[in-house]
Amino acid sequence: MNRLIIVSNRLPFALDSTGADLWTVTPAVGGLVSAVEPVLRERGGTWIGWPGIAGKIPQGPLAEATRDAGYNVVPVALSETERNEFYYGYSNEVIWPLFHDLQNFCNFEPAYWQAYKQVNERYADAIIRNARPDDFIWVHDYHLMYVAQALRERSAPQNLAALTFFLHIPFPPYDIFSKLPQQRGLLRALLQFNLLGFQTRRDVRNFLQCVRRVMPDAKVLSRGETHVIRFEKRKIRVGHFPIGIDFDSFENGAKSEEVTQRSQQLRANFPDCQLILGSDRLDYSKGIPERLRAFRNALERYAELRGRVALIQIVVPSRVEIPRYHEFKGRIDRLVGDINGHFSTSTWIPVQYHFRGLDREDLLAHYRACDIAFLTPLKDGMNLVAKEYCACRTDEDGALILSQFAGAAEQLKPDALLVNPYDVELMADTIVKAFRMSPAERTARMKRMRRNVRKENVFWWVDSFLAAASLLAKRVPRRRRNL
Ligand code: GDG
Repeated sequence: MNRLIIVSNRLPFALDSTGADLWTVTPAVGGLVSAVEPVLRERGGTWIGWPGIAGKIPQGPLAEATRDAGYNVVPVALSETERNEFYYGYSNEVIWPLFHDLQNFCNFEPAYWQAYKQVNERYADAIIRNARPDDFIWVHDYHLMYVAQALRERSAPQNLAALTFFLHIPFPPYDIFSKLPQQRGLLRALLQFNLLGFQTRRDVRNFLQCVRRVMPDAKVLSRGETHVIRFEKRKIRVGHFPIGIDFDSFENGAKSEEVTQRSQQLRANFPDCQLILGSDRLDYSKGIPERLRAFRNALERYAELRGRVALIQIVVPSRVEIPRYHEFKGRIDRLVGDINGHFSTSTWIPVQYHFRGLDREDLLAHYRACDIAFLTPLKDGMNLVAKEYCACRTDEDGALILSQFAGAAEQLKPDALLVNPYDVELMADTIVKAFRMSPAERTARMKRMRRNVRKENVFWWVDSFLAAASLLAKRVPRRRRNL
């Protein structure tokens, strides 16, 4: 049986120094880890990635952190300069904003591209050191789009079962992608993989459009939803594979005694209110200021909401070392202060704001307790929070307001209330629509969304990706028999 090797920028935990020879290990928060960790736990294999600290990696704490993981962990070290130019630089000041259609936020510093290639080569070296013939290599996300090219430049390894890639974030349309100075180099690098997976049909369409316009030597052949590119005498398959969640683990977690109690406590703190939940990593792509402005607009225009709704906004600190993120937090703080200052009464505060990650039980208790989830990214690869919210609504109640630009909208659109996150008044109107929706309609919609999220779960996602890969390789990694 082939072994599965996952390669991603970050490992599923971060090491942090708290003094001479003192280390803390923190589980990483984010969509990629939430999705991939249960898969490796289930199938076993190897995870290659960076543990989040610049410089030398302490072996003792690393061994301690990974002892019970259920899979092998191979760390990749980054120097401080590499972290700045590859991670903060090319990955997060060029690709992240550009691929979320926010090209004005890009810093196209030429040195970043060199660092990006150099670090991707480091990951390729780690793969070569750890891969065996017939291993199945699955590279994840926008930090590592150059890895296959680096592997081929090292003429290694000819006999891998498959060399595959999945992009967790959106792929932009040609008009935006064509602003990238390295557009050709990047597409050429992506075309060194055998299988390229995207979240949605929209992303596949955009990618193929860019290949057609930028790479005249590549030939795109499409039949229905099957796309093959012929390039440099090789065939590259391209498809959409919407990522899912471990539905059962969220549903069972939500039903647990601990979560039930915490959710009841939360509800009791807001008598007579419908609770609206927003939960995101701190990121300008998540549309948090627009959401707060919409909430304010709703309170202004619809007096019936005052004293009857409360918005709980969780913002998980992320990339706070980057000045843009720090400024962005200031903007959110001011908007929250402004709404609360303007509308609060002696018995009601409209926005409850947490700037911290919640532990899993607390997060699930929030999903269970809140009547409405209000998730309005300006653009998002998928948005797992939307799916987790549905999985935790074990009472089959709850309304989902979702940005039409989140990948999840493609699967949930008949039943989620879709909004344009740039349209503050429409979002305000949709809050009222969700607030007034009859219990019967909420339940009918939630039931259908839960059915979809349960069926197209994270294991379905992996199976469909591996099934596509199996058209390239004879054998793909199977689930462990005893699980
Ligand atoms: C990228 C793409 C794509 C959130 N708050 C807490 C917490 N979380 C967890 C959620 C969820 C994850 O973080 C966030 O996932 P998203 O999908 O919403 O967003 P990104 O982190 O931007 O993920 C995204 C994803 O990759 C997967 O492909 O969907 O579009 O941008 O799982 O549960 N976890 C804990 N406490 C919190 O307060 N423990």
